[in-house]
Amino acid sequence: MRIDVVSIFPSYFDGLTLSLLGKAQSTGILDLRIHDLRDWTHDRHRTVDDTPYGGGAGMVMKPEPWGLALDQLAAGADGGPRPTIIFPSPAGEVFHQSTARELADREHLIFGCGRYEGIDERVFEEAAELGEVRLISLGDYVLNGGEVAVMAMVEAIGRLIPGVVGNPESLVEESHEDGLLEYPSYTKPSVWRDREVPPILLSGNHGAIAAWRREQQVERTRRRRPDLLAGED
Ligand code: 6GU
Repeated sequence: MRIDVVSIFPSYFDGLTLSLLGKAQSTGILDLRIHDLRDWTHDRHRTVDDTPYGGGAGMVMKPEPWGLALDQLAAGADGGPRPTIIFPSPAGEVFHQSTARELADREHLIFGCGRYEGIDERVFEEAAELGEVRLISLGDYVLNGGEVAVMAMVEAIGRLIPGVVGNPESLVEESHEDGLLEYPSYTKPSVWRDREVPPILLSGNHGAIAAWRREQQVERTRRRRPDLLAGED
């Protein structure tokens, strides 16, 4: 999978070279390219923003650098796939595990990180000529820009690419994969500061352990995230 990220703060993404996603890049499973939007400016000050038409607070990102960046990055090899172009935005659809799964199947993702009061609206129209455009939010709160949101999305998507997570079974038993929160985990020692590991986990009875873990999942979900169970029996 190829992922391009365009930002005025490319060094935010240095962390994505660490750990599992870093390994996926060195083995060639993931082709992640971070770009500085200012590389597509042509003035001495490498300007990316300007005042809003109609007045109002703050600055708006100018369309020209974005247009050039998207033209270049979306132009795949002849007959290459149309990219999915994602703009992180608190005004977008909310990102879920199902969104990550859907996007992990795409061949080419482009993330455009806005800052300030946003990007000139015509950029979204232009992007729609080049690929499928999605505005996606992490949740109902406001960040200063899209960078942190894109890091979260790239990590959630990247780890679903086959081969990125060594043991594919560890993907199945996680929170949100089956609509429930994950069950509690324990390791040695079996007693720590007078706190015992639930005895059933030491019983060797795999059927009973599976049933107990399921109960724990349902109980935790009911307590912490009743919204996930709404409409379920
Ligand atoms: Cl995707 N961007 C910004 N700026 N703020 C957010 C967000 C995204 N998701 C939640 N808050």
